[in-house]
Amino acid sequence: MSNTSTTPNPATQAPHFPAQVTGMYILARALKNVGIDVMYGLVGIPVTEMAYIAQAQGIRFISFRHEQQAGMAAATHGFLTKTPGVLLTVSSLGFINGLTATVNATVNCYPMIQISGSSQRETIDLEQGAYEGLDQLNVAKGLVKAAYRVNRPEDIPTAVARAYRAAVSGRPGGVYLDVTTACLGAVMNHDDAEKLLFKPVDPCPAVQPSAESVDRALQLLASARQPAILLGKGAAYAQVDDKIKQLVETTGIPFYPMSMAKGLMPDNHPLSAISARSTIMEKADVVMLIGARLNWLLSRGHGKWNPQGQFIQLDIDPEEFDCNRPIAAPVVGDIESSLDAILAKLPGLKLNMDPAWVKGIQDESKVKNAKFLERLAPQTVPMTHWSALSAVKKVLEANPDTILVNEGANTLDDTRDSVDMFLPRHRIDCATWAIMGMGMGSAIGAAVATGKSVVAVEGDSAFGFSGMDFSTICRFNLPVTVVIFNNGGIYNGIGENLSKDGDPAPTTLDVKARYDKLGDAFGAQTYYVTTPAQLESALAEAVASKKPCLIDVQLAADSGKESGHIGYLNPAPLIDIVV
Ligand code: ADP
Ligand code: TZD
Ligand code: MG
Repeated sequence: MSNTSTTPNPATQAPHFPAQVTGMYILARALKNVGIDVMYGLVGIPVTEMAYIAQAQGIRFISFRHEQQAGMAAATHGFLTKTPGVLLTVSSLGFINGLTATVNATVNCYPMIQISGSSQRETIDLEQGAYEGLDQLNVAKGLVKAAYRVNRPEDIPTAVARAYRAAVSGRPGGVYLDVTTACLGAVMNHDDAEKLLFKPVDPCPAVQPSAESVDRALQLLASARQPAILLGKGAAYAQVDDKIKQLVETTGIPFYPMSMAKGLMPDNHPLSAISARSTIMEKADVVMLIGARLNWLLSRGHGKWNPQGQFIQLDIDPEEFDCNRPIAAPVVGDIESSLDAILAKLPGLKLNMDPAWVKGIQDESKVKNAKFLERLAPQTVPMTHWSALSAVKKVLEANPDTILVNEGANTLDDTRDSVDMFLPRHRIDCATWAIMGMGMGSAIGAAVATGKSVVAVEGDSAFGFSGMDFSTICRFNLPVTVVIFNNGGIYNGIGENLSKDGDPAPTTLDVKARYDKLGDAFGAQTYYVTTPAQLESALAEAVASKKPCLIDVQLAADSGKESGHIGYLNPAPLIDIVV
């Protein structure tokens, strides 16, 4: 008997929304369900519809010109919020472009998740020439904290929960989540998919230090005559600002902040040893490292460091201890739990600190600070880094709740040394790897994650790595001012080509470039300034406007030296080279 009914047979009917949903929809729902409300990325096959669906689900999608910058934004978002920033990329090069930021996030202990669409598995695995075919999971593995692939739509909620946990728990880092095109397009019944959603319970569990390790640390601290507390960006990340303040102020021990820990305690606090770095290194007998690694930024514990000095280290990662210097008192735990345990026992502790130690650091700081201000005083024109910074310092210190993003060589080092910070997590820079190409992305991530005004102080070379994403600042109308210190090159604009064939030297860029005109192209408020007074008024106006602004700061081409403060890391060439 033939079937003459006109009712469509459900078995052959094309799936349709809302009864059926795709992997893309489930991914957006799963992200939203764990609390992700912003995604940074750049779309194309196979993730364009994914981004549209995410927007429809109430996830803000910040669309970039380059994946690396979208990734830098996600990483900064993670650092500032303690929740993973999320990056969405296409396959192959888009994935690799974004991966640079995910790897950098891992190195810096920032939580983020890179989600990348990937091409058809079968053709990739047999190397048959798939569209944008690359074995992305295996490329990412080894470079990031964790990497997973999800092949089936019903596994997406689990994959998101795993990625979230991996990003934020223990030492935070970058996580890669590979989602195949087939999985993104696979169809499920809506109601079945909804039942799979879940929120991970306690995704970043506290790690309590052992009582023994806390007692050992306190005994050592109590025995010290010349102790110091060294704060790293892990301490800033932990968001335990009151506990840090309590530790410093109850003990009266001087503190030294690493670059991104500046502002955790105000730089002008009476116990700040920020101007006495060498004294801390050479003379401290016990140093308590809080969320700071004894890596190259601290001469790996060698060089100037007192060879008899002993270290207490608070860190979540036990593998960190003893990597360069023996750690006399390792305390494994999250900083909050470790500080709680330490603070609870402080009232019974008798410190042996020599009162002359603090007084000595304070006296030294006074002299050094006065001397430093002399460096900033001459209103030299054409401007040097220092005369330009005299203006930047005034405006930023008058607007302490502005987040400062900073990269370059001289522009990085001199800005860090000149501009005092007064609030935690208000300084974001190129950090542990000292990489260029984080400026626009980090400024965008900071503005989106916090809603605060951001000023990015960029060397002209540094800006070049991410400059096109100034258009993203404009498109999203973010309160970001980009200040470009143009000395015409990497380190400066006076390098000499040894062959004299007329080509620019390797470090030479464009001292006459008018970066402000780039800003004009995207409708920003722009300025070209040649004197400190002009810079001060332009920056004050720009910050007050809370709109996208770009200031081209004309410096002298001979301002700046090779590699800023770290020229000693270059191999010696044995021939005369003008850089
Ligand atoms: P800096 O560059 O400022 O010296 P690092 O990035 O070298 O700082 O060090 C940060 C350290 O903080 C890392 O070793 C990391 O494991 C640790 N860390 C990050 N978050 C936490 C946390 N919540 N609790 C304990 N340690 C943390
Ligand atoms: N490429 C990447 C990704 N990271 C790097 N750190 C470098 C290259 C090398 N490099 C530095 O270490 S600083 C710097 C480069 C290219 C730029 C310095 O020039 P600038 O700042 O214009 O940004 P100053 O003020 O001229 O020193
Ligand atoms: Mg330069």
